[in-house]
Amino acid sequence: MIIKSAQFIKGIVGSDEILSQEKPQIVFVGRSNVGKSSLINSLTNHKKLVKSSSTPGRTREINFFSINEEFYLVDLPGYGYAKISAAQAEKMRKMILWFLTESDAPIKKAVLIVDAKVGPKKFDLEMKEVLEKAGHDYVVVANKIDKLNQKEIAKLQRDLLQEFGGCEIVFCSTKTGRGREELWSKLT
Ligand SMILES: Nc1nc2c(ncn2[C@@H]2O[C@H](COP(=O)(O)OP(=O)(O)O)[C@@H](O)[C@H]2O)c(=O)[nH]1
Ligand SMILES: [Mg+2]
Repeated sequence: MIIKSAQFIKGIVGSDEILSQEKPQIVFVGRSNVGKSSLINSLTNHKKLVKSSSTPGRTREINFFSINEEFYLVDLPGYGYAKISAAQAEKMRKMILWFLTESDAPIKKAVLIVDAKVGPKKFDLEMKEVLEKAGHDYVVVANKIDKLNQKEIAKLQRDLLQEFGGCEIVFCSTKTGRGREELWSKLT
């Protein structure tokens, strides 16, 4: 994938004209801290296109990044950020559900990111159901694979097969760049 341009366009929290544009959207879903922002930065060869979760402000919005002026990468709010209240967390979960199921956003593909070290959690499985019900094509990314040894990778493979059997799964590390081209090939 050749990145000619990548720029932040806007963050939204509800209906917005950007959703009625025809540009396809590739949407990144995952719990807080799984590496959504790092993955978008890595895919676009930018160190700071997306700010990381050490500055959580923006992570409460649905952020749009325009790539080559052809399509959007969409960073959904991270679910489960430790420093927010249960009420705020629920509000964000609703925002994610609204975006994926009701917003009519032209979602071409979703990327469901799981923390390789932590393994699949309840939220990940809920999102899998939501994506399937909504009829969205998706790929599962096991990120932070650099943190695992061979034995742990074998166990993760078994766990992922059990929970996401039949899905496309890509092992990634934004630290080493592993999986970057393989993931692009599944997104475009
Ligand atoms: N070891 C390792 N750490 C990662 C990787 N990707 C992200 N991180 C770290 O995980 C933390 C959360 O990343 P961030 O992209 O902000 O996650 P987000 O909340 O999902 O957007 C940061 O400290 C990153 O440096 C990875 O592939 N390997
Ligand atoms: Mg983030």
